[in-house]
Amino acid sequence: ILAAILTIALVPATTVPARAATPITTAIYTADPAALVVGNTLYLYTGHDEAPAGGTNFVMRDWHVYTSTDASTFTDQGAKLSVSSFPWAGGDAWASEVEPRNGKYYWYTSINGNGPGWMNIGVAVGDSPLGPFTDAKGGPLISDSTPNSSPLNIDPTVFTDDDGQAYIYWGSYYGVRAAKLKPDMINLDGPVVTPSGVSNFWEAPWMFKRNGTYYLAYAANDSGCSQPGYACVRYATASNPLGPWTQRGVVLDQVTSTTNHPAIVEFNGQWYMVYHNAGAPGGGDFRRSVTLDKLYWNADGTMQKVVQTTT
Ligand code: FUB
Repeated sequence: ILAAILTIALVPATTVPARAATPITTAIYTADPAALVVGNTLYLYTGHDEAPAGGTNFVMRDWHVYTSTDASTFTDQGAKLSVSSFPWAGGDAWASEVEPRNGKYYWYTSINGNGPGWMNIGVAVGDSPLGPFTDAKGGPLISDSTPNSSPLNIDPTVFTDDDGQAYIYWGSYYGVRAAKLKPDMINLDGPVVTPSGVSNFWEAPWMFKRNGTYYLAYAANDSGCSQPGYACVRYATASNPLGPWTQRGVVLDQVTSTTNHPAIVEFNGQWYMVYHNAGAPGGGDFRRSVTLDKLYWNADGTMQKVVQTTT
């Protein structure tokens, strides 16, 4: 026993495995997850990192869909949407999210619009969670010519309230933005607003509702929760979908990639935090992998900080 204790004590810290939950795949690098439950299936819509080893920029051309019936084993259904799906766009298939309505599935994307601005929000539509998806508008839903929008319009999250009103949230380090969507889901309904109370917002909002309370989780990069250059996931709550929001704390610490990106979903009675990190073999800040861990609630409606499991 003494020998075992000494052996453990002498193992250098560098041999401790990095905290990194099991990726949903190691066949490709995936990022920016969005989660959707339809029937008995969990759909994960992900970006696709194609940067070379040692690359210093995102190389992202398409989005993949993964399916699972147990939240453990995931099947790659392929690249169901790509930059070329948007004839007006030029690159940068960044974060996205799918929202169902009236039997259709609307896929909101961050994408380079090939215009005077840089990133835009596009929207594609399909008849099933796996598509096929086609450009729904023939141009951006949101660009930097949209009044009150951001100089960097990325990371859409769409939420439909119990009364049928849909909302789109998006934003980057210039701050969060929000607007109502018309019932057609491809036009804004009213002005773009800047919700109050979303403190330390950086990017990657994820909106949902539980027990009558609205939740907005998002990547934050303040020194109170992450090292310089990294991001944690904070969340805020509100009693109205457009706020004002109240900061509730950190639900996911920084991960092994500089970026952090939450999707929070209930599937088969269990809540999950879906996110990405650099934990796969050969991974890095531009070669990320989507993973997920269980998320637990406190009785007062706050979320417990997610424990990032090891592989
Ligand atoms: O994947 C490109 C960008 O990095 C996303 O749009 C952000 O959320 C961050 O993950």
